[in-house]
Amino acid sequence: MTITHSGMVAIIGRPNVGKSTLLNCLLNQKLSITSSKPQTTRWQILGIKIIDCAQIIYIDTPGLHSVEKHAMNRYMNRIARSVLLDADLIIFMMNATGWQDDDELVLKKLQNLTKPVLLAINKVDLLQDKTKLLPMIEQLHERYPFTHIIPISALKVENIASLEMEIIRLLPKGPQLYPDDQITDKSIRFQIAEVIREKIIQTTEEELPYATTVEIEQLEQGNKLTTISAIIWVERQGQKAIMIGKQGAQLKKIGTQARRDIQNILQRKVFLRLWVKVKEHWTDDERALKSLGYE
Ligand SMILES: Nc1nc2c(ncn2[C@@H]2O[C@H](COP(=O)(O)OP(=O)(O)O)[C@@H](O)[C@H]2O)c(=O)[nH]1
Ligand SMILES: [Mg+2]
Repeated sequence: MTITHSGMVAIIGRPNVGKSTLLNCLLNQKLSITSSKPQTTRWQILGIKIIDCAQIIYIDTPGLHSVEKHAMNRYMNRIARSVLLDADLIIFMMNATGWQDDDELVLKKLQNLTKPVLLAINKVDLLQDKTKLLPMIEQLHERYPFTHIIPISALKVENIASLEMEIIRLLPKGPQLYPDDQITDKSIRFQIAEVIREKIIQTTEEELPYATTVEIEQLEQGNKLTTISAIIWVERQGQKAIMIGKQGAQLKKIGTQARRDIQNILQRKVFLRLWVKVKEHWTDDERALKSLGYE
């Protein structure tokens, strides 16, 4: 079928509203890592999908922040802002549990935009009383001239088809922008590093995940299995010890869980080697960020 409509659809919202979960759900594939901790997504990730005569390019964005404390936060804010300018339409996400100050902060960034904004009220599965939705929707229409307000659950895949129908309806006329079989702009190396980072976020405490980045050093497709070596960079010796754990138990846990997901992505057996190394204050140092690929 010839593509007649195409465009960029930015998924935005405060940390933890479920942006990455929605992207994965729309693409029916794990492209963007998720966790219950804020600031999990560090990168802008494209999810590309063809439905009928439309090619939709979804953009998952790192959360917007009010305080630009570190270079990493500044970096994340920069991409989030440029995405708002590039997008043809915006999905603004909030949670059904209620409006928060941080939602207001993100909404402020939309004030001078003239493009269509769809409001997705996510996590409706957590609502005991669904009748609360109607008055909530009425109030939200007063906050901003949303093109449409749609209650969804990205996790339980509820009402996603209606959201997608609205998106297609609002998509501008345009040609096919990516090949038929391309579903993301990110390389396999990137996806592997992200999966490892996801396991670190999910299995370690407090601020340790924020002091971590993952670099794929070797990726070799052998006959029977793929060999991968990755370095987990941390900021301090103490963090290195925690990451490795007692007799290597923590690192082993990360490795086992990551290998399982990587095998799913690659659809073949994987041998995964992990090393932990120290690079001081890498989140605060723009140069260190660049050397690790945060451009
Ligand atoms: N109950 C429920 N949880 C969800 C839903 N969508 C996302 N979550 C959870 O919310 C947390 C944050 O999701 P994530 O996609 O990483 O949020 P992001 O920071 O906006 O990208 C994760 O623990 C998700 O499993 C939903 O529809 N219902
Ligand atoms: Mg995310």
